[in-house]
Amino acid sequence: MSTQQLKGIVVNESLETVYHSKVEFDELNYGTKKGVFTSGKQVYAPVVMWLDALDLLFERLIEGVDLKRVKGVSGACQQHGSVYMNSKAGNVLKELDSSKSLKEQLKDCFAWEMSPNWQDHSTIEQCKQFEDAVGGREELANITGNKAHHRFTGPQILRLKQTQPEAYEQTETIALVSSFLASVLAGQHAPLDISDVCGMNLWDIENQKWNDKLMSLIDNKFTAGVGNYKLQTCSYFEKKYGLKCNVLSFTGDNPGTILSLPLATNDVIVSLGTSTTALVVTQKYVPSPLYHLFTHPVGKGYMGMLCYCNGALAREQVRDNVNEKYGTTGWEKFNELAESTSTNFDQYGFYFPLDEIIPEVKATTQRFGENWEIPDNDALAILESQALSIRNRLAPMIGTSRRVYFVGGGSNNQTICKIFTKVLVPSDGAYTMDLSDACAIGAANRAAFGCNSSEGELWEDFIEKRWGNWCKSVGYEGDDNYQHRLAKFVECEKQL
Ligand code: XUL
Repeated sequence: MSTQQLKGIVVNESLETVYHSKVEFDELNYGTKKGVFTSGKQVYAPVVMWLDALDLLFERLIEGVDLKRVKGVSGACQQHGSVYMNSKAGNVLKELDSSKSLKEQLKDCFAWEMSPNWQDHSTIEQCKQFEDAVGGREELANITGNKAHHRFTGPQILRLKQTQPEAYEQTETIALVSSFLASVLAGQHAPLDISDVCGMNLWDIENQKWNDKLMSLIDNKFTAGVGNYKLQTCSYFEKKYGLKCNVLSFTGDNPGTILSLPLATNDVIVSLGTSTTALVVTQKYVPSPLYHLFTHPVGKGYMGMLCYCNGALAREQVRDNVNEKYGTTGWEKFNELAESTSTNFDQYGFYFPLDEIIPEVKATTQRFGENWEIPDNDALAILESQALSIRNRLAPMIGTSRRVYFVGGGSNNQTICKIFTKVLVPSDGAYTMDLSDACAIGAANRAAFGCNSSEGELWEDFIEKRWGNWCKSVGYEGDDNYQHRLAKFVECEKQL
């Protein structure tokens, strides 16, 4: 379940998609825009809307697939959002009646009828309280894998406690969006997922327990606990839609995404979209306030996530400058320049049309080094610089990367992928893949793993074994021309 829609994907034993359907939240007439309401810095969604969406999604799914044959269901949901249930919820969930709708039965079970969305940024005060509670943002990152973020669940809960004390008082159970959806399917409060719980600023990742100092800011209303689970769907879904199966841990969209590909330790997904995201599987716990660390949802170790604001827009600006100079269109000239410029120039460019997160700097464009030909040299420089930043941040977690998968819009450009590959030098190759619906596919894979894996089989082995020939090789293997340039890159970046 993303911000804007609820999607259902059915996969077979070979992990091939056999059917899918979806519900856009805005089609449900709640007056939401792109799935949410916005009021100043607050962004939130009505929880009952999701219940309507769940019923409607199943109505749509049964048109094309016999749900009696489904063995397991899992989910990947927008992260950080929380659902505030009152003392009625437990019993209502247990007794869901298939002659009525979900909304009709659960509508009075919420202490606050809204769920804060990850785009909310109303918790500046509370973030400060979280960092102060443990002695600063470095320390908070060390404990919880993340500095305080406005959208993270802990600060959001504290805000509710401070601004709507009555609603907070009425709250008996707090769920994450992921555990809430699982709770409805299972007809009981489901635990928080071990990976999604890391998006709260409350969970001590290394020790796998709540942090006392942080929890003392709020009360422990996570009545279902934290853990991996295998529950059963409740009778509501069997009677109404024929679905009687296992409910495997629901997680967040980003942990879900890493389950969509056969990722093993030190493998990386680079998403070249409007923003740039790198997701990595690592065995090393190396937290930083600049990025996110979560426990791996299924396998051993952790997943790291680098989120950059600048990506496609910055590349497009350079492309446009190139096209303006040469009277060309499209990516051809940009690509030609990027591929023909020497990688030995001691030039470093930083192209941030938007304020950047990694590193934390205001919007800027800066060039370091001699003999710049603008915009010609920018084509290679922007790709090098975006990739060097990723390489530099991943290094403490994984050394060099094993496999790299490029996804998102930019991955359709061979030159971009090739130059990123040259910089990242993955030891086992670079691939591209059309990965729309990644997190939903990841969740479906997880359901398959929960139902079909053999005793003791590892996630990595399970997915590797079933993986078809679904990726395309970038086809570049070469020497590492960038190790000796990293130090200079870091030095320039510090001057921004
Ligand atoms: C991750 C984040 C978003 C949301 C919605 O920290 O806030 O990715 O999970 O996509």
